[in-house]
Amino acid sequence: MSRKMKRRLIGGVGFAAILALFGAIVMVPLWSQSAVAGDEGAREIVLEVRDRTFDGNPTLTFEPGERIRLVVRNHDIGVLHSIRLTGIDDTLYHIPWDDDVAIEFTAPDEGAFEYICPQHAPKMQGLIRIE
Ligand SMILES: [Cu+2]
Repeated sequence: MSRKMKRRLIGGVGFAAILALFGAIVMVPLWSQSAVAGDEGAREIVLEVRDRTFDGNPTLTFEPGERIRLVVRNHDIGVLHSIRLTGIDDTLYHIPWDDDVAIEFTAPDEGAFEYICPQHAPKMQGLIRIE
């Protein structure tokens, strides 16, 4: 292989590497964005967990049949939290520190429900009203 060919080969590899890197830079945010976006039509509500409350445990009000995406982020250093939407989604979702969960659901016809972290209730529980 001539020196010129080698240089051309190395140049080609370098270009491919730059292209791959550029692709990664462009694609990764798009990927994570689509992962976060989830259900396109859903209304997104975010609860930031700090000091063992769900953002002050606001009452969440939804309309019947509304598509909801509830994102819960845990900012409590070293604390494992959980959330259950009692009567709507009885799965207990665990949220490690510095992590989040996204729960998607369709609001039921009507009623009063609650969201709760069983480990830290009553400090971590709030109401969900469908009306
Ligand atoms: Cu908790």
